[in-house]
Amino acid sequence: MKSTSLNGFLEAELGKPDPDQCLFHVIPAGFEKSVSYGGGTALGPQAILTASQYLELYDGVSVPADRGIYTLPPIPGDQSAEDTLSDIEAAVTSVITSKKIPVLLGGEHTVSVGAFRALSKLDIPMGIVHFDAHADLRDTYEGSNLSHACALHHAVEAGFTVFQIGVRSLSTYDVAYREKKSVHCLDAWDLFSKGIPSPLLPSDFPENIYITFDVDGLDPSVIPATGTPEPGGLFWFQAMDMLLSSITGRKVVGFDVVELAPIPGHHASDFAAARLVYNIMGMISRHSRNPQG
Ligand SMILES: [Mn+2]
Repeated sequence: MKSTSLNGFLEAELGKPDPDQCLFHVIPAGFEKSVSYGGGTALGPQAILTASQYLELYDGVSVPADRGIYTLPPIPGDQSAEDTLSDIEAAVTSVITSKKIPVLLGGEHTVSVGAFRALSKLDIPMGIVHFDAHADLRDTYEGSNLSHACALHHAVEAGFTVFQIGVRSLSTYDVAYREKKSVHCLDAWDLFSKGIPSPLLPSDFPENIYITFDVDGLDPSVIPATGTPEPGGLFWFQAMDMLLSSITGRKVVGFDVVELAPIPGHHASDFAAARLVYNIMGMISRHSRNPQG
């Protein structure tokens, strides 16, 4: 039986590696302030790290861990939203500056805003591939613009090209804002009725991408442990297929997996989220245009 108190991604297999030798730098960020329905996402990062101890190194095709996986100390979750986002922005900037790939683990979707701020400083065309049940495009929600329901608003306002996948819950504000800003979308109903288009992303989509993956984009039968579950979501291999299409031939500047809210005694969701993180690492290792790490 492997210890469940290990704090590094796959630490049971990899030990504590030298960060300079690691392509993937995992940033745990269990921030949870604006959750509007079920809570518990503060515990998401540790649940993913614990579940990762049970992954096989071989992902079915290759050994993504060969590229090195280093886990940073967690971003403190008990401070203000602004202080948390500043810490996340600094951590993501530091990882990108050292030519590594940040892997942000939430926490509520607001944590992605810290990453978006770091990305905007790069001042290059950036595509955001956004998996989610929700459009998250509001300018404010419950009195705050740092709500999980506003996460992607920040990305659009930063000038990034956003492509939303799997959405099936929108406010009227989201709908109008999408239209006004020409946000790309492939909603869950369109996926169901027409299948996955090929190519998935528009031909002029930026070469540099950041993937933000809210686990509620998946169907609740795949990951029930999330605060605002919606029926009719993506199934596992649909998600893998579209991740692969997004990553292939592009440079992945970073990615996040957010909104896991672990349910005590139910570890299937935690493990699925850990598997999702590791599979994305594998796809980046094999199919992206990222330099060798
Ligand atoms: Mn969501």
